Amino acid sequence: MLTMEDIIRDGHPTLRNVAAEVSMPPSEEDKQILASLLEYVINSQNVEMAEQYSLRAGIGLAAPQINVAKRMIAVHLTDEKGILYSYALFNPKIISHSVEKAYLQSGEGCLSVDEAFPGYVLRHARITVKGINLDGEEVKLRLKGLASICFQHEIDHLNGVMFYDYIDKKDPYKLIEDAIAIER
Ligand code: K1U
Ligand code: NI
Repeated sequence: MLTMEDIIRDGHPTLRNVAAEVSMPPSEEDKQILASLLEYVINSQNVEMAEQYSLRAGIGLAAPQINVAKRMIAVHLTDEKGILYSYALFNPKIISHSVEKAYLQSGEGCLSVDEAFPGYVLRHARITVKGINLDGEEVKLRLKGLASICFQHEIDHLNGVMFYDYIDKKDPYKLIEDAIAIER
């Protein structure tokens, strides 16, 4: 079971590297790592588990955050409409995205970043993601709202990109016209 001790923090070089594709079919070890990412996120949202194991709550986690430089992510969240998105994916890829942008009104955080970086993170409002699940099936997801933001945050981790890279240093709350605000 993963805990916060397994999560590397900002400044660790793995967080800035491009992660390698996972060769298919995945090894049992890779499947176990991916399952453990999803397990962490689920456990972290369980009040008793989070308290017992000092887990910081998260809605997603990427393999580089546990110092595994491979393309694997997990997302477990309930969106603004009450829909549960629970996915563990190998080699997730954004195959298309909207021109329109969206941002979380409350800003973003990261389990690998201990300090707060206030400001807006402008992302694609809608994305289509393809990946392979733990059963080896190809999954195609059309996402918007919080789920779209979270998948983009996690896929960025696979490319060495951190959420605060997008925040304008001079004007952290700078917005562009017609960007969609997402509340959570
Ligand atoms: O990747 C990570 O470090 C996890 C991160 C993902 C994320 C945060 C914000 C926007 C998109 C993706 C987190 O989960 S930080 C914690 C968090 O946002 C949260 C935790 C519990 C409930 C609701 C949100
Ligand atoms: Ni993060």
